[in-house]
Amino acid sequence: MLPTPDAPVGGAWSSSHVPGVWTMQGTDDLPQYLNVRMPFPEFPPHSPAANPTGVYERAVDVPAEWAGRRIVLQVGAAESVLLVHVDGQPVGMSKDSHLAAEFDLTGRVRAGTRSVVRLTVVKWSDASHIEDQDQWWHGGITRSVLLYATDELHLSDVTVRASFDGSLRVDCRVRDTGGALPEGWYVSGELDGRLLTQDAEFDRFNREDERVSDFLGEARLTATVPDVRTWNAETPELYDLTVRLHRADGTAADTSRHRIGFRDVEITGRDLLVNGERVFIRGVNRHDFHPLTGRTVSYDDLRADLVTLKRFGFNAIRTSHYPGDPALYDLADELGFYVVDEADIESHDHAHEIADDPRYLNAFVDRVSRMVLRDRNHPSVIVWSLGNESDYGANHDAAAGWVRRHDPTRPVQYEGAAKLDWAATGDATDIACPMYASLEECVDHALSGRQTKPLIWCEYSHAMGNSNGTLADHWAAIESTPGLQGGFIWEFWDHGILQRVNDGRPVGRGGVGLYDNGVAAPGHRWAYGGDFGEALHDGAFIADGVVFPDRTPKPVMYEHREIAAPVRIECFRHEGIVLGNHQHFRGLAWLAGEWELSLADGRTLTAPAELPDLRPGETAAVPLPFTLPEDGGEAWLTLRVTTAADEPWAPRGTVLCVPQVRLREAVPQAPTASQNRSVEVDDDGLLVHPLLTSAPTLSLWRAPTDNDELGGMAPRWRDWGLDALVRKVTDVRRTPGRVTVQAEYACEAGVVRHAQVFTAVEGGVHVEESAELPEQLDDVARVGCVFETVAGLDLMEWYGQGPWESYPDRAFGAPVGHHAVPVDELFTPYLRPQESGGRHGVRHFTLSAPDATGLAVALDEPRQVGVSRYRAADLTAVAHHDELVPGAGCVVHIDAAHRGLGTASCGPDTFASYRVAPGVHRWSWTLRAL
Ligand code: IPT
Repeated sequence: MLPTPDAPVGGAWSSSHVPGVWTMQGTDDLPQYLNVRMPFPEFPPHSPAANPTGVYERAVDVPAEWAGRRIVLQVGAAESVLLVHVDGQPVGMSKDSHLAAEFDLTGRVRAGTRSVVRLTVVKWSDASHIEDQDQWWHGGITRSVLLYATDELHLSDVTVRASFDGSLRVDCRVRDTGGALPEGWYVSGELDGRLLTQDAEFDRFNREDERVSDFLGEARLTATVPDVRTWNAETPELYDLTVRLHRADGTAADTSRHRIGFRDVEITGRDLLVNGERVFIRGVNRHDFHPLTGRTVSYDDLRADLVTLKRFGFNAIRTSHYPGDPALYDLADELGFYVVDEADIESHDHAHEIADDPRYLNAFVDRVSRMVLRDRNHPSVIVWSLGNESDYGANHDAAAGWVRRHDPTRPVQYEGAAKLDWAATGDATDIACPMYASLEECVDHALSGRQTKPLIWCEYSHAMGNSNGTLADHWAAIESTPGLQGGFIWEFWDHGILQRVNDGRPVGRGGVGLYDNGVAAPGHRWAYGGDFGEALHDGAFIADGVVFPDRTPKPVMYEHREIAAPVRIECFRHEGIVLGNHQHFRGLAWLAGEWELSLADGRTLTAPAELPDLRPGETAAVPLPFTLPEDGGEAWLTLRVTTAADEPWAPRGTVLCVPQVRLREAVPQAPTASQNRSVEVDDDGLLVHPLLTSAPTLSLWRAPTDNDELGGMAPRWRDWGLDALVRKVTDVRRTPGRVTVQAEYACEAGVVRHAQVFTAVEGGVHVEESAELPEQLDDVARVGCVFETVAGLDLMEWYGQGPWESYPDRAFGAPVGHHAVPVDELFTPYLRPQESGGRHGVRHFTLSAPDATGLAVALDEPRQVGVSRYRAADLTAVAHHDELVPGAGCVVHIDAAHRGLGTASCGPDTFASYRVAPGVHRWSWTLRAL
């Protein structure tokens, strides 16, 4: 029995945005972020006695013209238990926070009169234990509420099967809620204006077999489309399908419209094929999130998400960890994404207890089957996922059985089923879809001869903070190892909620503008776990996306864009450039190109590029577009590839990739000492220079990234004392024009010896440095020097990789060239402040004031350089950006070696080749005034 609703306590109602969560709308029940742990101690299926509940009530005028029609209430999604009452009478209830529930109100409301609809949303229930996803807990109605009417005779279901070969089958189910089906009903269908054929054989079989009762009608329409334009993520061709249900007199009782795509999905051997093609899955995990609404996303938000992904080379989405808004699938069909559609099941904290618990069996099958029934007509959906992180049990097998029987046209995946053995067969997953398995393990599996299923990571490359190291290495292996087909980066969003700093409450939509540079508006911050006073929380683990909360792309997006480049420079051979088409289905005609030759001496030459007509997989040589000047030093050729015309997701001229090849190496040039000049070094062995406010000293510390902290490196560095090294000068030797300084930095792991030789050169000083790390310091963040400059130097210009941030293991997408970025914009505002803003492969750079004065630094070889308004210690000390005070000068790091970023906050660390080894490191640089 459903409870009878009472009047609101105290009789006072307040208004609420629907769809919207109350946790973002001024109630005392605030958002809480937890990953694995449940927010309450009760064991499944129990929930706490104190249970936030929202009672929504609204008077509805039912249109008079709905008389005699079937009237349906649809609640798009409610978090988490929904109870419906109409005019005080109980109607029904529903669970699953991410699927719509429909209630037939025919007979409960009367056309032409007013009714009161009450929706009671209860936050905690038995279902909370299977909605234990790694995200904010909220409460409310998160998708739209709709009241609609149909004829009593209506299409209760339309199932479309449209195949790569142009064949189309449309199965219709018909019901009449007024009683038995009337005589003479029939269906018709149209596809882009062409009439479909009624399958008479199917009708006859139904009649003769008497399989179908008087209350359920079935009909089948078919067609074969010649020269069909097939659907795939690169060319998402859609057709308009209209299905009509007619009464005997020919009038239409119901009409149903679909945009359909002709495509096939199958697994052959260990390959997942779309239209027979082994496509790479360049995926991302996407949650429903918005920094101003918490959970509710509008159509425009969804479109903006997908457009962003498309522009950065993604072609696949896993709807982690529940079905998305229906509009998401329409957009994926239209813009071109492969979707792994995931059911709303995650019992992370009590996974083992629940997977085999028959009390949850119905919920598992219900959630999976309702998702399949809702989404099966979308060409974008290529795989069904049974949920996330819920161990593996009979409840999964039951759900998989239902799906395989109901929709044999798509594979099923579930990470937990293949966890122990990726090669096992006969289980609930057709795809080995590990999370965070190391590349080495995956390659070994693919080469072992044991592989039975496609291997596509359901989660990999955890994007928390400054992360995603080795992504390019992963893709080099994926593209060259049969059996590996890609994966889904964890994840799209940094779930930072916009929060006023002064009262610690969330700011709802319309409250304040966002800055589209990843930084929250002044007086505000991006809140993460713990910022709403939650006693239990998991901190910044919720800030692990490839975009900031305002959808500004993080630097990793440029890395990904380049990795996914549709056209690439294969090599430079016989004075020609070999180009390759790396798409699966599309030629190059939709792309335009421009050549750019960038020379170390500062020159950049450009020329229009004629892209050859290449089919997918083909390569061709094109002549070198420039005669390489004899002089100019190191030379790089870049092909800037853009959209040649407007695409639905990118205007003409949008950059898609910038593949490069080096045409000439640098010739090392040592500056000549200037005998008659001097270099000023004080008694402490510190360089004195008019442009420096702090002399270059050794640095082995970086403000720990999230990977450094959670991967255990930073705690070790702290134990060694690297965050507070004390310098002791041991020797200062002066000769004309040259000073040699020896210093020691003692720490728990031994003594680091640092030598600097300062030599006066024409216009400045040349600095040769070496640092000797004892064996115990076998994995440090960096070895290099740090100095600080005078105020007023606001612009950094450099020749090296850029323009965006890059690090040794995340530098594939940052082309070598001449770059200029204001110093304030070098920094990347990762939600929890940490090392950021580095530039890899820098050959020389300047820091200048608007009047063009400033300093220039030339490096002995391409180095990691960091220029920031903050010291590493400042960044280390704070938890949010609003606590940081930018310095007036620049803090400059020049590194002989800099540790890669890896992904150790959840998954593998960087590779050994990107770590900083002990022993002797040498580097040199020349400082001059501009
Ligand atoms: C994995 C989860 O599936 C995902 O929701 C998220 O929590 C991610 O990790 C980390 O951010 S589960 C993890 C315990 C491997």
